[in-house]
Amino acid sequence: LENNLKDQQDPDVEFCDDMLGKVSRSFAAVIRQLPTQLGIDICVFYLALRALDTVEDDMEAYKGREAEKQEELVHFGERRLTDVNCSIKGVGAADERLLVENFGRVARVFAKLPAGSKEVIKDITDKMGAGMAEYVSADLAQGTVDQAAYDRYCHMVAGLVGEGLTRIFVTSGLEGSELAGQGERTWPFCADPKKEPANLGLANSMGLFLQKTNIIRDYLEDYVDGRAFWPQTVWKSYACSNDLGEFALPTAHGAGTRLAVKAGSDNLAKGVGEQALLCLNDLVADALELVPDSLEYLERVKTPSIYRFCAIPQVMAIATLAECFDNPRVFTGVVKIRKGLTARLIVACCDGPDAVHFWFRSFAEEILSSVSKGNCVGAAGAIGKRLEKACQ
Ligand code: PS7
Ligand code: MN
Ligand code: MN
Ligand code: MN
Ligand code: MN
Ligand code: MN
Repeated sequence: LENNLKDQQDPDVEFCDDMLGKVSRSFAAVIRQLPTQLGIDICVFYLALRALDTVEDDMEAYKGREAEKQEELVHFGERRLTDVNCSIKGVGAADERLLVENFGRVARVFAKLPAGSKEVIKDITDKMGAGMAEYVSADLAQGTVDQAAYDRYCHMVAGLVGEGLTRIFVTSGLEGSELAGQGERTWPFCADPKKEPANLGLANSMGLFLQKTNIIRDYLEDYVDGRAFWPQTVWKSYACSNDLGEFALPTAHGAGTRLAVKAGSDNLAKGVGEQALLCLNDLVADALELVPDSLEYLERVKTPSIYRFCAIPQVMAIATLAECFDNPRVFTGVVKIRKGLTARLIVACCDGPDAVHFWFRSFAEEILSSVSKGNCVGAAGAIGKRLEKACQ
């Protein structure tokens, strides 16, 4: 994949391209291969949201000053994105700290973007900031309250990104307005069904699929950080205590639970209980239910570089889900897809829709065969049925 953001002469654009490479492992390449102007717009969009997320994620800088954090999130678009001298000090770590300290340079590029993109980036930054602020006061130590709170959080931090990206593709003239859809379906987050194209619902699902996969994979990291997202109504139906952390404990389940000893898992993972895996597989089924929307969205994308930008993260997500499915290592460490597979998946997305469908099918079948052979936890019950349905 090429980098169309390189050698743009403008030192602030160069700064944005450098920062993008530093703060994003997964999005830098797919953003850089876009046509130059669209790539700059989406690079700025990415960095604005990355900066907002740096504020959201910092649990130290705002300790005991949660109201200030909410204030920063809610007014980020108004006060930071439009301030060409902006510098936020003492927030975040490493490269993200550098990004917010020099955020004025992003604001300078933002100021020069096409009006259509500016309006969308500002609007989504405002909405996401307000959404994140809602969850600052929520105690997330034990996850989100229920399925609705889980879906709403994912909408705020990822569904909105999908909506914004779609609107930018359309205003840039590279995609037609049918990508945003016109009133074909209603969905829960539509503020005004008469004004909002209802099929932004598909774009919302694209974001939700990435975010739910991230939340499933990051179980341990998020739990340890004291900001968990697994919905309580789901995990409490499997746990035997009121602590989400019990899934990570080797001895949490005594009599009556079969230890899930999987070939190739490390010693620690051998102690992960069956209940933990039931819960995991339940959430994987929930995430997989977004796949039909995701495929429908991808079918509507016409521009090859935008197709690659959209498809690569989705294919990586279903690969990650297949890897996490029924995998005790989710509870003891970080599950990653192998380097070689990652490279093959990127090549497939460059080949086009047929290769992308092949891989979606291949990961779905991998899960399905495990269910039908009965060699995953929950195969015979309701979870097995949901997985079968989602994988058809
Ligand atoms: C503007 C490309 C393509 C229709 C920073 C891309 C964090 C999963 O756990 O970094 O913080 O490390 O692994 C991206 C839909 C958003 C949703 C959201 C903005 C796809 C701030 C990605 C990315 C819509 C809130 C990064 C949602 O994961 O997370 C641009 C279509 C940022 C997309 C966050 C998560 C993204 C995320 P972590 P990651
Ligand atoms: Mn990340
Ligand atoms: Mn965050
Ligand atoms: Mn984050
Ligand atoms: Mn995460
Ligand atoms: Mn993270």
